[in-house]
Amino acid sequence: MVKSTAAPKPKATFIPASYALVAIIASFACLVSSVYGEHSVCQQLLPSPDLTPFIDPLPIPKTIDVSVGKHVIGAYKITQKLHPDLPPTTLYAYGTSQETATYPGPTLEATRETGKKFVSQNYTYPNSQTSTLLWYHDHTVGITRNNVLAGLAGIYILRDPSNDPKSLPSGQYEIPLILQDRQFWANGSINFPDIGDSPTAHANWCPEYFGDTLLVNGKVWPYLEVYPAKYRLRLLNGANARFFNLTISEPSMKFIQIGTDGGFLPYPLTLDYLILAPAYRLDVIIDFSKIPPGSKIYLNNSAAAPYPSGDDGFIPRIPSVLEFRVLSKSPKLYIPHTSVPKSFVPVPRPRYSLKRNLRRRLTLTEADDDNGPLFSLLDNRRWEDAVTEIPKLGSVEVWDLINLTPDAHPIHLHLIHFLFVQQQEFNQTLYELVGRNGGPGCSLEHRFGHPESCFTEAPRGANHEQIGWKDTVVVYPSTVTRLWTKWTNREGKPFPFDATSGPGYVWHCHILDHEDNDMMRPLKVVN
Ligand SMILES: *[C@@H]1O[C@H](CO)[C@@H](O)[C@H](O)[C@H]1NC(C)=O
Ligand SMILES: *[C@@H]1O[C@H](CO)[C@@H](O)[C@H](O)[C@H]1NC(C)=O
Ligand SMILES: *[C@@H]1O[C@H](CO)[C@@H](O)[C@H](O)[C@H]1NC(C)=O
Ligand SMILES: *[C@@H]1O[C@H](CO)[C@@H](O)[C@H](O)[C@H]1NC(C)=O
Ligand SMILES: CC(=O)N[C@H]1CO[C@H](CO)[C@@H](O)[C@@H]1O
Ligand SMILES: [Cu+2]
Repeated sequence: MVKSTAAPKPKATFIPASYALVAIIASFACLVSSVYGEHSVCQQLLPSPDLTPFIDPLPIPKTIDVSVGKHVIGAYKITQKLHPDLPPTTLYAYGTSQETATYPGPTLEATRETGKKFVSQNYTYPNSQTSTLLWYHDHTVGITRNNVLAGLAGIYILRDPSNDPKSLPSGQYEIPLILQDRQFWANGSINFPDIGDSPTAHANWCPEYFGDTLLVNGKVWPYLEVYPAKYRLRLLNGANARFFNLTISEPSMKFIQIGTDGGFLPYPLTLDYLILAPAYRLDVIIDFSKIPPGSKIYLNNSAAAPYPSGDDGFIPRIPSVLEFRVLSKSPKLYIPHTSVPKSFVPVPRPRYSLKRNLRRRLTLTEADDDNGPLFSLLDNRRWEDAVTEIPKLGSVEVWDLINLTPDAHPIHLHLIHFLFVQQQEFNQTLYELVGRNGGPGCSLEHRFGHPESCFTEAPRGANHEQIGWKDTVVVYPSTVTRLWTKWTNREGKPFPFDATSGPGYVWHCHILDHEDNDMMRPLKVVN
């Protein structure tokens, strides 16, 4: 059962303050809803109350500059209005105090630090990596899905004034958009299932949480007033399990994607739709300058849940996200001239040799009961099992992720940015037939075209959402996705800290419900 617990105790930490760092303390049990009278069944939740969209303006989380000094951020139990027609919702929220804690948490913003030495202790963020949009959220083993759903997430913007293009929209023309779905009871509480999809096998396990109501920056279907100008949208999918396929209702408008998880793309991409998987970040320009004042433009979504197949469509889609209201430009308003550069930072070609570099072949699997999934695994191992991914500091490893489940999984590696190399679909039915030696009915080791090969196509390049330096990448069903990983910083230089010390790192699926049970594995870097 999901039990309510006492509010977490915010703790203070004291850390020497000669460099940029942030301490985030979040280690407590979950609170989403305490369900005693009314039960709530996995993926069959009662519909949320009808909430009229586009009533509230889009909130912009307060920014805290964490470039210098020490900052202590706690997690607090709060209530917050998420829609005028919804009673206040009890949440957990990040903030510097009980009074200032908000859902989502404050935006932490830092300037890239170059070359200074620092001591690693507590949670220390050296801010030495390439500028990009990051986020921070609770990561407690086993209950991340509950804690993030309860509100413990915020964005973290890292800037690099010496390298970031100056011509991009900024200030009020740069807008963070945190997308999250939730299901609500009439009393405003978040509706989280307390009865799983296979209650005979497990009392309350639910393999993915999907809500029927969309929140952006903590408000249900808000609107944003925009001037006829270019805007830079910093998008984060902070949902537990929902993917988005975002489109703009005005066909003449395009998305110009300039960045991804790992910062700027090599060059801008002009797109009709954006795939935003859980934990993906996208840096996108949209241009309202030719849109007549008074127009209403919608950011819509067409992705099925679960993604990509929708599993017979029994989980509701969420077709709209945000309304833009185009204002007229008053004669007094000065709109700075902004433009999108033709290119940004080149991304290297992933170089490797299957003879010289270590190749890991890692499966993504799902264990099913008669009624539904019981848990999912990486390489058929549990979280508690001994560490098997032990890259050598400085080495290049090729990771082949073999997805044997019907879902797309956004796989996230801690510590490094990596590059997508290729993906290749295979015939899973044939793979799962018993072959001559009692093994699979075909082989993933034979090239496409070989009589014993499982592959149904030649290796294929990245979808537009897999291009550039990534920390999370979608591995599609019945597909082998190859990643190039190098266990140094992006410039090939040593990390500015000892990555081999301490308990190590993790890699996991960023569908939070998968991560909790049990698609997460330890990762240890060694000398
Ligand atoms: C809200 O309603 C649900 C469903 O009846 C109930 O389980 C929950 O305890 C209520 N929340 C509060 C804060 O009263
Ligand atoms: C995203 O949505 C657009 C418009 O509905 C559609 O054309 C496109 O195929 C979708 N892409 C994916 C990968 O689902
Ligand atoms: C986009 O969202 C708006 C607002 O909800 C809706 O009126 C419109 O029909 C949607 N468009 C599509 C193509 O779904
Ligand atoms: C996959 O293999 C099965 C079993 O051999 C076969 O029936 C099916 O046609 C194959 N599908 C594709 C798309 O090749
Ligand atoms: C939990 C922990 O490691 N706390 C340490 C954080 O850093 C301060 C200052 O160096 C130490 O005194 C704490 O022990
Ligand atoms: Cu997953």
